[in-house]
Amino acid sequence: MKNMSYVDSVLNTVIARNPGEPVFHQAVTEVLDSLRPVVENNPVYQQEGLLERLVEPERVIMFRVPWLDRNGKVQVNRGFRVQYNSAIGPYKGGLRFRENVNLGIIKFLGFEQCFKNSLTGLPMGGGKGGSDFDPAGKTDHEVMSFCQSFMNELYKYIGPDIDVPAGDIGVGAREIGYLYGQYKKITGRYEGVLTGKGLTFGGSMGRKQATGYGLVYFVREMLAGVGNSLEGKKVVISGSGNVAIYAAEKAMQYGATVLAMSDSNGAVYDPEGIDLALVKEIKEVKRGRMKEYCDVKKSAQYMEGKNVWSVPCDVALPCATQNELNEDDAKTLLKNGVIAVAEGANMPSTPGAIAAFQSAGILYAPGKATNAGGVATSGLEMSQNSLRLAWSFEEVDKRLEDIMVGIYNNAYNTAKELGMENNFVVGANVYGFKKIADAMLAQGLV
Ligand code: NDP
Ligand code: 2IT
Repeated sequence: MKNMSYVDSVLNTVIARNPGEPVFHQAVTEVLDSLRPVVENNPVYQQEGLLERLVEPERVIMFRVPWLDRNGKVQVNRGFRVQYNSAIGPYKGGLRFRENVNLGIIKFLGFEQCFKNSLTGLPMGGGKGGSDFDPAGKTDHEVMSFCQSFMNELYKYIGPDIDVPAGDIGVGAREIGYLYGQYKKITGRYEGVLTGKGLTFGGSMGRKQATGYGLVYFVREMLAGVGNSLEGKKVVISGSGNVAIYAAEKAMQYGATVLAMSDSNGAVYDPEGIDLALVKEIKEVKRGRMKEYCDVKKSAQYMEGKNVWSVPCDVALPCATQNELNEDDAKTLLKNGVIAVAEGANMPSTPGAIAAFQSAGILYAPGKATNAGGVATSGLEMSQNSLRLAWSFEEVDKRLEDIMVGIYNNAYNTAKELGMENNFVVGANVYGFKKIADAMLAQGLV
């Protein structure tokens, strides 16, 4: 015990202090493990309790959310906002509405968000929030009633220079609209307090597409780095939500064929290539299930209760949720010849899966680098709101593309300097960490 390293002692504290939060332990372990080469050899990063402060959220807010369902019955959910780190800017990060949401999930997402936001190069700290409320199967009025009650408490803690929430799983344009309306009603202020707003009330062009498009810009760079491209590639994407749909759209624009997509009930394999207009109609317009795809498209096969990883592909893009791709799935993908895996979701690959990809030597890039285009474009929405301007789609998309190329280069170069070329886990974590750490040290013990 006497010779325990600084990183190990902080990890032990995190595990002891946060019982029953395995995904939070997983996220912190992945980051701290990859910081070893810079922290253990550099006394600067061992001073002032830096890592102890980095892993502890600045503030955790939990609150009751009572609302009336369609039968006039009272429902009570639990709301969360974790304001993780404000060293480099106001807290920024999404809200997740899903039945399984708990404090450990929000803390893991908030922790990841700090590094991701740092990687974008924009002045945004990290935060995350949400509720164990699930919009699926609810009426619009139920969702509105819930969102209004959620905001009745959340408004006290947010603001354009304090904390700026956005969407995540279960929170899209509809939910952001209701949340924004209630914030304005309570405070009387018309300001950039949320991102992902509708285009008629301060939203940014391109925000809807940003996470998926950004992911594919990163993949393009990663493949170009080894002299390859997306042209003619077979791509498999999990999920069929906001991130998955726009990742598919951009991959197709680059000449790839998307063979499979999924939702939490099952996967669809279409050997003719996924018909994205049909997926959009089912998921964005009807709020339906992927199973319905096969009612229309007879070439497609529905795999009830299965994920997409058994479908042979060149590029795999997990875009649904945490730990959705395990070691067995990774081995299946490798056996089928996958050359690149890039994460649209947050922490979708289990540690065993990541180890399998890395030891096979294929290209693997973690969510905090590859899905940063969403929050980056949220940052651009904040800029436009402050400027009281609205940029064109082309202007926003070009800035997004530049930011993603920058993230790729910074992660690549950082890993290379550490002698770990193409290790994007180390590259992203170390690059994201340094900016936050330097700001925290400069600002003293706060
Ligand atoms: P959506 O709610 O739009 O879509 C989520 C998709 O994932 C749906 O297809 C959903 O299926 C599926 N899914 C959700 N939970 C599970 C689960 N437990 N098991 C299997 N499938 C599941 O969310 P987003 O597309 O916005 O988010 C997807 C991922 O991307 C999340 O990890 C999120 O944190 C991450 N992300 C999102 C960003 C954004 O800008 N929106 C930015 C960066 C990361 P079903 O329809 O059955 O619910
Ligand atoms: O995980 C994420 O980066 C998001 N859900 C987007 C956050 C944001 O503030 O746009």
